[in-house]
Amino acid sequence: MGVLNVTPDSFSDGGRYTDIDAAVHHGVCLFHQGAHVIDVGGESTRPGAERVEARTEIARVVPVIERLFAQGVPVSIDTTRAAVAEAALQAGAVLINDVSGGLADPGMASVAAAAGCPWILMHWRGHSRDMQKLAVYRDVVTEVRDELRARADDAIAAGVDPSRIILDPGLGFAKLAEHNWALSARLDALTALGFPVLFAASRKTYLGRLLAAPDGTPRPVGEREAATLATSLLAVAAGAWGVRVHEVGATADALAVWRATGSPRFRGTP
Ligand code: PMM
Repeated sequence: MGVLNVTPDSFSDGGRYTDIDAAVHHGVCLFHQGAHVIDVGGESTRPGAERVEARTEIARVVPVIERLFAQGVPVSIDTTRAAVAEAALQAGAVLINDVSGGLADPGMASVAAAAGCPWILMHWRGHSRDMQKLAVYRDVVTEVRDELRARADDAIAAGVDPSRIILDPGLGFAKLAEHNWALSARLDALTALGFPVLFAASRKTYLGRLLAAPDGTPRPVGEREAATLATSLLAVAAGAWGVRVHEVGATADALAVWRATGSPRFRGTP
């Protein structure tokens, strides 16, 4: 999954693709580099981010999705709002990526059920503005697993086909670095729930902290690619169904290496 944020303020690519032509061009490039789906988002979810109105989000994403669809590029819509998901599906999106796992908007489940499209349910505890206050766990792996199972159960009860559900641990969302690492080490606890698992560590702050300079300055966002690749490969080796990344070409190369090992755990499309 290639990341395409059409926002002025996302932590990694914010402001780069607010122009529709630039956004579409980048989406097409990511597709040609090997992304199976381009994840278009119109609202930043970085820690501390303020919300934008639904109509702003729709105005940002719909023209980009329409043009990517016209060029045969599969698109997922990264939103927590049912109205935005509906408009995006209308414009040609084929998958809903909901970082709130259905919690932010009670209307999302019926949109996903009616569309019959895949729905990524990410682990989430609250909106970005103050989500890091919610990063309190006794046992992060067990709690995230149980909360994700509850999200999936609710989706199924609302009429969503279980075969359309994908789970995501939500790295960095109401999670400190130690929580992200614990979840990365125990992806098996999530895959054991029986749903495909998406892993999305690309360029995140905890990687910058891991690679901090001796004076403690975090590694800049644009210099976290090798670490991102390592996390993606480890996740796929641990049974992840997919990875969501900014740098698709390098990821596709790394996964080609993984595929060449002939590992029976490779679940991607050749
Ligand atoms: N992270 C971001 C945005 N969308 N979607 C899923 N499913 N999982 C994530 O971890 C996730 C996401 C925030 O990062 P960005 O600025 O790279 O989009």
